[in-house]
Amino acid sequence: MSKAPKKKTVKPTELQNELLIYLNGEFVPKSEAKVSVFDHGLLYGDGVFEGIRSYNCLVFKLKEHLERLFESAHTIMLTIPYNQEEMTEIILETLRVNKLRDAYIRVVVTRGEGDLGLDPRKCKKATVFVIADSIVLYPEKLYRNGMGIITVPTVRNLPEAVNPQVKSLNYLNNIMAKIEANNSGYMEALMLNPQGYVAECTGDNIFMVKERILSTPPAHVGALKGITRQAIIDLARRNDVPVQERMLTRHDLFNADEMFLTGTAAEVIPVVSLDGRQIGNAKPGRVTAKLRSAFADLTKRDGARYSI
Ligand code: PXG
Repeated sequence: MSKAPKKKTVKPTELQNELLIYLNGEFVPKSEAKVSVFDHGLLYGDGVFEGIRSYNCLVFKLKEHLERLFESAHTIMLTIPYNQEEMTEIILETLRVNKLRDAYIRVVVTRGEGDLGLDPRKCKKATVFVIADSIVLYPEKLYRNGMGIITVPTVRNLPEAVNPQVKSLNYLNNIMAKIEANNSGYMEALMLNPQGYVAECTGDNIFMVKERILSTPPAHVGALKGITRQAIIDLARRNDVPVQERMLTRHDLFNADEMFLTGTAAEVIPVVSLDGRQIGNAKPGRVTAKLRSAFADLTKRDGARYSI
């Protein structure tokens, strides 16, 4: 029943050296994978995306990522021209044709080509592409020693405006925050919501540990419901670490015993300073280490399998 991928336009020689991109029903070499300048994904950030990882031929939490993609699309009234089963096959095939065991996968669905006006009704067909590439991890040193982060002036989008639970192509809110962190010499920014409560970081969710209790802000404060975040909550429960989803202030974070960030790219990364305040003893903590190792184990067994 799967109608995609429809065909491959590549010659065998190209398979060896150039990355193949799934684009609107075809696999095309990276140098030929182009979208129109009239695409509303580009003109207005009108679209949705997912960032997914595969570990040794297992696509981690693929079902959850696709559910979030379809929910994001539903909220912005964007019709994805495939069902979840077909999207699964497209993603797995993209990994297979590129012979990638470990990859970072970017799935993008835009409103498609329209005219220069905002009106999405002018866009007749969504643009769908999938890029699977080798991954760039944070430097190993940061995982060993922990990172420092800084609170930035740009607050996280209001849920009533652009809901942070929609993983849209409109990432300027996060990029502004990233620029502010970078300007101060930091790699990641803590973003508060307009009421001053802790929301999340620019591309990661945030957790703290105090007296062995794990806490993270609820999604409704203005955070993405991270797939890694949920995996960590589940792992904590299974490992007898009490978990709370509760409103957090910077004061709570400053006085935490441990802190870490979670995300598909970052996985679980310890934080040892926030706004110049040392967190705990300024070393990655024991609960963090335990969850990091449980997460690494999970990526070895949980996911959609493919062979190359
Ligand atoms: N919050 C935000 C705002 C994100 O964009 C996460 C949390 C973590 O969610 P997952 O489901 O991945 O556990 C994300 C996702 C990057 C990059 O280059 C990171 C994300 C998305 C796109 C690019 O660091 N993180």
